[in-house]
Amino acid sequence: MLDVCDHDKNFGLTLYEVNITLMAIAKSMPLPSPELKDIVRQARSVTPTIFRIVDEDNDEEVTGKELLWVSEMYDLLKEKPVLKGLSNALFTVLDTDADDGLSAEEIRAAIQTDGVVEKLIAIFDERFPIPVLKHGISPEVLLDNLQPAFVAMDVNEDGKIERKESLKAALSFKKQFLGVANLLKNSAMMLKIVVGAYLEKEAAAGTDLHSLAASGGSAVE
Ligand SMILES: [Ca+2]
Ligand SMILES: [Ca+2]
Ligand SMILES: [Ca+2]
Repeated sequence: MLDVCDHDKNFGLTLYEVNITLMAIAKSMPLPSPELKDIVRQARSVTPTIFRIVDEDNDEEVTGKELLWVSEMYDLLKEKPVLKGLSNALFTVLDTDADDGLSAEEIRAAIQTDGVVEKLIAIFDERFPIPVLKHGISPEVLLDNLQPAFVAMDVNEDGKIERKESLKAALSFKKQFLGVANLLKNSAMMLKIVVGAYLEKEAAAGTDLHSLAASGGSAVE
């Protein structure tokens, strides 16, 4: 990943570099295969989340050391069904009225209860360690970070995350995560060439790549 995306070669990766890389790949159609196209689309949706998770020191740059987590989690997710256990464990702590659904108020109340954040961190540590949580997190910051995830996971928009929705979200995260990791593993060399060619072409044309990346390359598809 570092090899493909680290355009200024400082051995650190910013979200900008990641975005511009994904955009370059997406724009360099036709890609060799529809599968690859699909993975790029998934990568664009999952990358900001992964980036936030692995940026352990929160300096908005991901280093090679921080990226090691990606390959560790890749092995873990491939070998064990960790996410189902994780989802169940989280429900045990958060579903205080035991109706198999988590409402936003329920989550808020649980997280603000003394000791619950520590419990949640312990659950993640055991099953799916998340680097940013290593140094602890306040209930407020945790709730802020959960907000977009909650909206995304509540597929039927009833204001609650049911167990089914939670498992579905976990599985789709796993699929996207493994897809992106596979892509990087298997096609790093090819991607590097594709991306390099695209960036050179755009730079020559005087394109403002920073604002393009900031807009998320929304012109793409
Ligand atoms: Ca960092
Ligand atoms: Ca509930
Ligand atoms: Ca729901």
